[in-house]
Amino acid sequence: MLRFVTAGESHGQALIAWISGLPAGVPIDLNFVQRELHRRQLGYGRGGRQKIEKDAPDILSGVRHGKTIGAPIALRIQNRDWPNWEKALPVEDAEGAEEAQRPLTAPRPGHADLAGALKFNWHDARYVLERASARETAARVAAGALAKLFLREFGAAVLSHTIAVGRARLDRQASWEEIQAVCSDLESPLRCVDAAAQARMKAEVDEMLRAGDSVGGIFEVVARGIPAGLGSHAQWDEKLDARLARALMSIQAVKAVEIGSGVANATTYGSQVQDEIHYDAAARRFTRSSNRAGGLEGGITNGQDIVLRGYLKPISTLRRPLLTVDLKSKEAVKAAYERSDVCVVPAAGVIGESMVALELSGAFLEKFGGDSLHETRRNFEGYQEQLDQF
Ligand code: EPS
Repeated sequence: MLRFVTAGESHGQALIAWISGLPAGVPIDLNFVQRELHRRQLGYGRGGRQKIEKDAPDILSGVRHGKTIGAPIALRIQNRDWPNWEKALPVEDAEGAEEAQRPLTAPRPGHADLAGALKFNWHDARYVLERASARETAARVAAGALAKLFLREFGAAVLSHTIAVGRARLDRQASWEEIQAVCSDLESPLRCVDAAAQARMKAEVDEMLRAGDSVGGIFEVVARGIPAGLGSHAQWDEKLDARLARALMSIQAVKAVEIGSGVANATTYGSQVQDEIHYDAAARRFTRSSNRAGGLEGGITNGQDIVLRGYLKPISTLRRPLLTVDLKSKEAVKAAYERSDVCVVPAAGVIGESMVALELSGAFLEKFGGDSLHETRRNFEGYQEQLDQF
């Protein structure tokens, strides 16, 4: 079973990812992991923090001589901002530590601040926001990079691009090649495949920068090369569409998830929504002329591209803060502001890729199993043969 969890706080020493269940023998390319971490840090509308951080993976266990060994992988990403917070957030309580603390008593509407403070009985939301912060997603992207390297062994890839920023929207289909290009272009400001749409998106960010506001948007994740038959219709919690939706929904600020053209499908008719089935005799495969289902039917992959969208609300830290109530005095005050991102849609796409790659790798290993990559491959090839003979 593939499992992964993260640890670490936004301004603590480091972020940690722990990933267990990858078979032995998966080649681990550290440059690739590094590049994935870098991609997450980019994007027009990021705040000052990304000028401080330079995320790099430090693998502590589970990988030897460039390959997984079938043991749990522990991975650390240093927080370069930590020296600025060491006195405020020491591990051991020390004389005067209370004065050095940087309490946050004016919870930001929309952030985990108030709900977390109530839950843990803090009158300072600092510990809550430290863990709720999207800084945590660096660890997810590191784990996701390992999942991508696993999927790569079977010819599958997971990419993403930006569909909308605020009111600016990409109003056409993007081809796989265009999405590939946007994923390898580290200069692309908003990771949108269309120059005109991207210019409109940039203008949205600029407007919000001027206004001291923030802006959300939509990213799309596409996985290609995933075989038919992952996930199951048999039980509610085995349905892969539901599992993928959960994986994307767990990303900070994601408030809705769409599979294929699920949102538009709800307001049209059955004959306009389903993807008719054809057969390619030469390739001995069933084919479709459309993919409105986003590659999932009955909670099972159908061999088409997996297409998912994450809808992000505008982030809740605002330079022009909203009204809130002080946790201690109960007086009406303005919400806390230190520094913040204005738009995180391009970064969220990269995080979405990671979550999808992890969930698909899990489903892949449930179907094909294997303690070594060799064994997984043998099982996978046996299934490919079965599909050929179907
Ligand atoms: C975040 C607040 C900002 C973001 C952070 C997420 O951090 P800071 O308060 O240190 O300026 O930059 O995201 C990251 C650090 C990151 O690497 O993505 C929040 O409150 O969620």
